Amino acid sequence: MKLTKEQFQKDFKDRLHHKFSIETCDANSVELFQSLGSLIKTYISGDWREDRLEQQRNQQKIAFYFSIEFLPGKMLKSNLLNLGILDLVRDGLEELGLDFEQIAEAEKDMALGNGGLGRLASCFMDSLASTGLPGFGNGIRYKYGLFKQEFIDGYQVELPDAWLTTGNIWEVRKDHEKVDVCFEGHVWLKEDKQTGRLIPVYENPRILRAVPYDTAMVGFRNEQVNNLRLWDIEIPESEERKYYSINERRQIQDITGVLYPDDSTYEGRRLRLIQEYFFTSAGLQTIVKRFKKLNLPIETIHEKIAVHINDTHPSLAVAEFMRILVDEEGMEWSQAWLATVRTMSYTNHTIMSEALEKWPVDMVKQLIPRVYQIIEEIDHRFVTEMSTKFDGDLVERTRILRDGQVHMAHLAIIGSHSTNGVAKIHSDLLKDVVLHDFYVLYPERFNNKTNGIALRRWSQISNEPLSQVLDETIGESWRSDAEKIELLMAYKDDKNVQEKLAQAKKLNKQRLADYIFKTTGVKVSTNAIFDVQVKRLHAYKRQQLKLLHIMKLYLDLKQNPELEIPPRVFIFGAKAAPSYYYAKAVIKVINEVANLINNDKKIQDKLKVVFLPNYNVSLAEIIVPAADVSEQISLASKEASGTSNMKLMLNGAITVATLDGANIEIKDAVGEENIVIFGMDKDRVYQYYREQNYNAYEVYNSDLTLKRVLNTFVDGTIPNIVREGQELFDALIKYNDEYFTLADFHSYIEAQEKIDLLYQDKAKWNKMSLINTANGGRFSSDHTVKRYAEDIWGIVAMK
Ligand code: GFP
Repeated sequence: MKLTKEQFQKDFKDRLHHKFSIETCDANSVELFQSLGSLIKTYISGDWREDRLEQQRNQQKIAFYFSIEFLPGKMLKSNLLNLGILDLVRDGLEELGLDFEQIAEAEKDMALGNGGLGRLASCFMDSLASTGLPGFGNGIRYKYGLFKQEFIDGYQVELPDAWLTTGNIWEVRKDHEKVDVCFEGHVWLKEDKQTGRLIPVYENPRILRAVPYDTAMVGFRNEQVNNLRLWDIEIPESEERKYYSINERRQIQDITGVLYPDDSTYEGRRLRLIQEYFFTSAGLQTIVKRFKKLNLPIETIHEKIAVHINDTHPSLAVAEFMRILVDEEGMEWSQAWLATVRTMSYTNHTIMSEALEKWPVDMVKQLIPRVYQIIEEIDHRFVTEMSTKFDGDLVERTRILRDGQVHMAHLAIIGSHSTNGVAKIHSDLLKDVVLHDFYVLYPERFNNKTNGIALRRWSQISNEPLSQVLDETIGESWRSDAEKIELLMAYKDDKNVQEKLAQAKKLNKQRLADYIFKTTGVKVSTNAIFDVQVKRLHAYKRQQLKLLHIMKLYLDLKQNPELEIPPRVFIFGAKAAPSYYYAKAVIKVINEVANLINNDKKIQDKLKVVFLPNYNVSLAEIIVPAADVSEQISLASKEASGTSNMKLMLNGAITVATLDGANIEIKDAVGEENIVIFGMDKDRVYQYYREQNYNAYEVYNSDLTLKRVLNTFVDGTIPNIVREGQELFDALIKYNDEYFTLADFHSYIEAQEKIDLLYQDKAKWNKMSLINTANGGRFSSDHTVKRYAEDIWGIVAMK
């Protein structure tokens, strides 16, 4: 956008006066941030409005991305960067005597997600706008983010993340677009005398109001502004009398209270289902309304609208869309079904069965009776049609209603034209194993779309020192075209460039070291290897394997304090789901290991362990640029893709990886000599599954080193972990090590010894690091969304 510094300064001061009636010198950083944010929103609003009108005028096909999670993090810098005024605003504010970084810091992370799933959704939002593609996010405006993690005595404590206390400057409430969503009651079908059609009649439904809050998704210097719509819940005036007590009203408000209500109770599960239907129904209702404004025949709706089901949570979209088309728009069933399948598409994000949701039939029937009737009809027609073509067992295994449950992934696959995985190996596993039955039914629907990351955030915003070196070395074209980073390959043997990159890394390490000291009091040296594992805490991601490595080094050093190893700082960032007790035990053990090692003088600072609390996007922006080593150590076949692996390699970290998820594509991109691969591959893992002959106890018992290391969990070496240490030990021994941690132990230790050697050869390390950065461009989510746009959604760029 065109703006002079002087104009900006004037606008900013005016905004502060209007909003708070104060002078810059009196304002605190929250007030300054809010004034700045609201000004930026005004700058954006013209394009935002114009783009919406243009989409309408051109009858542009739009992709609606339905996701229960969005994890944008902070938006100020990203908006400024994309508008092309980041430097101008920074300078302008500093000239006014204000500290830009401090103002930016005042923004609360929008943390409406858990991990990779939500972050991917936000990367896609950024990339859709930045590639000029008409995309529209649809989710829930949770009053509280995931949770604020603190450690007390090493235990994870979950505090509410009240991100809305000072308001959300970026959102706009769109009152005129509110819709009602219907739950409960009874539904029966009455024949319409004139048309002979069956019309649903609702008795005693509970009607709730969905109110949208829109946030602008600003494209990178292309004047494209898309929309992220998050729904909040209210009680419609007509229903007010039904809720006399504050408690009853509060229960309704709580529907959009938190992401992932505890699903260990029936009530918690029911609440999740309400959330899922609530935002799906609200989103689809407005989409159909919007389509109708185009005055086109309803059966062509798929030509103007694509609906994407991100993971199974919004799968009810299939049945809800059918309800709207059949009940409200009067379409024939078969015509409506055709339009639905052509409109919908689905991404699977995991092969873990726990994440392929199933809901008890009775719950669905009671909560959304009309939608349940429609699901029954879809299921019935599916069985009838498929039974003429396929073997009865296969049909039985793939139907939506089985064993008294509604299988959400089945609904999503049957009701859509595309099912994709998120990395090559994962998409193959879907076809060959996990969803093989469906692949037999619909081979043409299956495809791969390897994940990507919003490169601008993970380089230009979070890693300015690296960005400067890139500018100086290869020019600035990489800033708008990620793949141009590959130009850096021409300098792979240039010692001068390597050295500059190493200096940039050092600055980032210093920034992280300062942060670590500030938050934990632990002093770390930037000469040490910064070894990073940041991701959701889960047994398959194998934080426990990292722990075994740390304990082995600790024991080695205790035995031989003179042992020459390059010093290492192990840095963890992870949240454990509140009811996932094993994951919480891992956190406690890591924290106690940190206490033990960081305070043991004999270790002479050769090892440090830091678990940084409250891992979120903003913290990732500090950790990722500083990493030397990226830990991607899931059991092969289990990590669908991973995206921290991409961010870390782009930032020059060397990956220690199993052949899992997108690690394989990273290996192909950088070459085998620039990544350190270890452990079993997926075929070996599946061989164990077939032969059922994995015996963790035998592995443990026949290996003295491993035994010695593992025993530290239960023999008192690590203080204060009696219960948790036992829990980890039992998971590995008593319950036979579900994720083959012990089987990969030695290979992992060897990989780490290789890292030690490589790190000591500075020239070699720096070259490897450069090659990783140079090949990071191909993991840009700009590229990924273009593939979705062409192959799945059929949308074209506006700009
Ligand atoms: C999940 C999968 C990851 C995948 C992301 C995005 O992330 O492998 O990269 O979804 O597709 F596990 P988490 O929610 O587990 O972090």
